[in-house]
Amino acid sequence: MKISQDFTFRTSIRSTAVALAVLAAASPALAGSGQPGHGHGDMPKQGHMMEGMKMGGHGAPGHHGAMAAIGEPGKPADVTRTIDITMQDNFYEPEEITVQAGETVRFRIINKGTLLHEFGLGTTAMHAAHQKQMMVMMEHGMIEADRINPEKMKMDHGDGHMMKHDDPNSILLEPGKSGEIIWKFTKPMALEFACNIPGHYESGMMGPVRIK
Ligand SMILES: [Cu+2]
Repeated sequence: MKISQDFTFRTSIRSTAVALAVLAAASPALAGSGQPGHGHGDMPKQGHMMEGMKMGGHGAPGHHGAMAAIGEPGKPADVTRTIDITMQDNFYEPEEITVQAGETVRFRIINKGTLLHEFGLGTTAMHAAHQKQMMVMMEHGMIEADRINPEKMKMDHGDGHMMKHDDPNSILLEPGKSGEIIWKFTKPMALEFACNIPGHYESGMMGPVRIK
């Protein structure tokens, strides 16, 4: 499969449309071909998804710039404040966050709901792009309503590349699990924290991050 050799399966903004297109090619279900089997060798209905990719306007270099614009992964030694985040079905406590530019914050996150939830930091556009990726991950069984499928998450999509959920600005937690993100906010801007699991953002699982 020629196209997939040129791109990596990362949950990055740059590769969203590419991952969608390549995964669509690899997925009979998503491509709508209805064929059984893995279908990794052929590319049914690829053109249809490639159109979506062009319309999305992604695929150009510049991912690192986009990510840097919202801040950067913080160092534990620089943490000046810890914010506790509780995830429920489907909302967060607190409902909004205010931080200072230059501040390094430890987010201590716990999922007290019954569903799989994400805590991710980004712009509205970044979340919209990530929602498309999470939809693909759900279509592929990598994530389910209440769990991460570790086998499918590790799955090689046919070319040695893996699709992962490992961006430093986001964490995916199963019910009862907790984790943390350390993030340095660099400049005043409007961000959101959000859960991009299909349907959750729309049902209110998002809130503003105000950087002063
Ligand atoms: Cu959620």
